[in-house]
Amino acid sequence: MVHPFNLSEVFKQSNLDKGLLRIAEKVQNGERITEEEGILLFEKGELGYLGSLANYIADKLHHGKVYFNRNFHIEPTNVCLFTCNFCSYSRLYKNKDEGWELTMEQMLDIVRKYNGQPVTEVHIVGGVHPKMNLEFFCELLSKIRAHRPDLHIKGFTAVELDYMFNKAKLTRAEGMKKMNDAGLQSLPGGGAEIFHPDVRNIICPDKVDGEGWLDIHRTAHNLGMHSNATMLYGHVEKYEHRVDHMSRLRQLQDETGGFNCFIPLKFRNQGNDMSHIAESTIVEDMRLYAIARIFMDNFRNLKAYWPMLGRQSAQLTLSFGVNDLDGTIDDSTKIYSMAGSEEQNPALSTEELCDMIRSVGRIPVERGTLYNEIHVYDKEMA
Ligand code: V47
Ligand code: SF4
Repeated sequence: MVHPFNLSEVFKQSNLDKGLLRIAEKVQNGERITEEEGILLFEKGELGYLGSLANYIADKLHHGKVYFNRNFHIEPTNVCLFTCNFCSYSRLYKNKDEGWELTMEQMLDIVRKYNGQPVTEVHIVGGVHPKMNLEFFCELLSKIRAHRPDLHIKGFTAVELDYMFNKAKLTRAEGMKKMNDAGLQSLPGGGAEIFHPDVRNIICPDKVDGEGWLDIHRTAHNLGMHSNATMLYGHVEKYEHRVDHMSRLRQLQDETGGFNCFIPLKFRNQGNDMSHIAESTIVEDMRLYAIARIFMDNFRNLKAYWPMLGRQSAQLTLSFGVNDLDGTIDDSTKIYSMAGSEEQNPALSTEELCDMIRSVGRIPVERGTLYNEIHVYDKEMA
């Protein structure tokens, strides 16, 4: 599906800004764009131009394939010591009666519910609860591992890990090794938000800072683990903060190669302390996905998380550089329904995911957590 036409030649015939033309040439030649060029894309890149470039790159890398996986979530608690202003999900420790705290057995029951089903990944993520410590989660990990060794365990944001390691008085390397030995295989991308302190100090002042987040992911990569990266956008940040964020991730990826994918997360404004901020428009969302695809040249995979975006917008991202829609989810997460997503009970069957992908002319592929291909749904039904 690589485009038959010469991208930069097409743009030469239009009245395109010189800087944008130079970026089209770079994309055509597989060259990296600078931070200044990233900002120019946000300032001046029109939707159609950005979509053509992003599609060109995604098709070159993935030949029309779009990935999904069969997964479910465990959210151990929504009680949290931190006070991120954008969070609609957490309840403060002093109000813990309004929240939930699952016991070890309740979490293992969630895993047992999938006995005999072909799920490949469990995603564990929640609030930072002072009583759910490293020892507790190592026990959970080893029990899941013993019960279902084929299930890939992706769990705990850098925010949760930072708190657990500090509390256990372990270095990041020591703490990560313990979790890894107990069964943790990958880290999800949460907690990254926007790294730049000018924004972080406004939206989430009290949790691990940007450098700390990056260092925890570096530590995981150095142990041979993989992880994801996110960016929470569409609130108080400016274009330069987005580019700074993506640039720091691009640098760490150059250093370790340990990131599996990049996931832009659209700020949803219901039920939180930032509800007065309007949500970004769908045009701004698609422009951002496309720019991420162009800027993050060392990330093979760009994921649209459909429970947060809604399935129609998620489908549209497939024309703006996205090659992964995450998973079947099975109504096992509350983070986005509580923040106002149109997906109040997120669950998609394999058939529905395949239809969503096929109906925009792409090839659905079931993947494992590490993007190993499990099944290509070429022509046959799901
Ligand atoms: O860090 C919280 C975000 C993240 C809101 O790695 C919000 O595969 C929008 O990171 N509006 C946690 N976003 C979830 C996460 C994630 C989700 C799916 C897949 C993966 C992966 C990671 O959720 C938080 C924060 O950035 N978030 N509140 C909100 N109101
Ligand atoms: Fe706690 Fe995470 Fe919500 Fe922040 S985003 S308040 S760390 S649950």
